[in-house]
Amino acid sequence: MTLFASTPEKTITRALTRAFLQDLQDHADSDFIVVGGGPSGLRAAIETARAGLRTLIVERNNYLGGGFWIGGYLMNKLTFRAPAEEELRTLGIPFEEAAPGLFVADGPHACAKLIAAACDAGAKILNMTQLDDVVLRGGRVEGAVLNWSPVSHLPRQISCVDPIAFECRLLLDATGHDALAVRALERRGLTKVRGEGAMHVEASEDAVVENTGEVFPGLLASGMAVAAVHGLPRMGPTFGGMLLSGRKAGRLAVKMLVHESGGEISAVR
Ligand code: 48H
Repeated sequence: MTLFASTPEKTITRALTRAFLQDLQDHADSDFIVVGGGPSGLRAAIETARAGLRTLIVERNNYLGGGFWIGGYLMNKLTFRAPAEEELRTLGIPFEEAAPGLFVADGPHACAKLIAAACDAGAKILNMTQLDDVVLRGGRVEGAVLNWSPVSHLPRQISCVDPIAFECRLLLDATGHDALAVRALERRGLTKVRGEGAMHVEASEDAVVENTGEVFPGLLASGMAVAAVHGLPRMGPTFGGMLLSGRKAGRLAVKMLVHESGGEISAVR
């Protein structure tokens, strides 16, 4: 008599592969693909998944959270300026007021709550998967070209592995400072990434939220990708702008895919 159920290895392997392949099958045709599992990408995914949109988060690392784990200078504390504490309250992230209008929270705790909210809403996550390129049809982004992250770190002689494509109705570039989805278009002369500006906290977060939106037909940008695309100032380790930018991108996607689809809500499943 053992404590755990008697389950042979092959049954465990089959359970894993069946569940993983089912996610791939379902999300090869997604409504919304979020590239980058940092604060803005996770926050956007919460909005779209809650609205019933088939949402996939693609993250090149084996963990989620991006810069949300470590706020700055290897300290796992995060700051937020008012009114972003409302987001913390809604997500159930504990925080303290450090100065009038300035709030501090623990990075790991904040990440855990954000990830849990995205999963609870129904978003699926592919880790160790990176965006290599976009699907472009008739002047519109219609998908993500993905490969396993380790492939790009292996010598070329042993890693000639082609990527695969996942289609979507909207793609979100939430890759942070690199703005890699937008750069895939820049390589073809279709967009321009101006590069983020110098630090100026008080100007930065409003500007990022204000400029969050569609950067090319079918492609939205959120978070630091917005700063990179539009040449906006950076803000250092303060994250309210990332959450509000992600929320805005997610709400915009819901508006474009659900409310403006003329009643054809094929996206809502
Ligand atoms: C798959 C990818 C790829 C790829 C990157 O950097 P992030 O935390 O991004 P944001 O914009 O949500 O938040 C930015 C914030 O963390 C920050 O850096 C701030 C506020 N900086 C201010 C300042 O002045 O410096 O997360 C991006 C995520 C990461 O997890 C990457 O691993 C991932 O995207 N990623 N995933 N395919 N090609 N490129």
